[in-house]
Amino acid sequence: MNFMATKNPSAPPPAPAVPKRDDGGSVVAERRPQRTAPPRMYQVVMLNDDYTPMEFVVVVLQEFFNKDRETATQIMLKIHLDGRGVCGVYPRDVAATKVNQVMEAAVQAGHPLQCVSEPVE
Ligand code: TYC
Repeated sequence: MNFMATKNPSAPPPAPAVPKRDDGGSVVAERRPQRTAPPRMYQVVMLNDDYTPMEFVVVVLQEFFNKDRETATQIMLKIHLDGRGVCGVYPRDVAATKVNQVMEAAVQAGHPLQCVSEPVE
């Protein structure tokens, strides 16, 4: 299953060829160097629910997002109060893996915890 709420990235437009005169008076086309857009980053967002234990969320944040216990507790409480919270920002494939890890751990433990990834603007 794919939990990404994203579209595929589009390639940057090709660099235009610029006509230029060489010494002999003929016209040559020189290609400008390709400019590569930086890779889009994705935030992994965890959603609140009424059933997943707080302790489980804290452990997930420590285990899969490398948060220390205090930071994990702060993020969990933010999600609990605001309905959602960012766990981390990663390249697209890493974010997708984190989402799958969290969802798998939640299913294994029998909790309805939900997690999505979304592109950072
Ligand atoms: N709201 C849950 C509770 O009161 C705790 C919780 C926090 C659940 C964060 C999910 O992503 C979550 N047990």
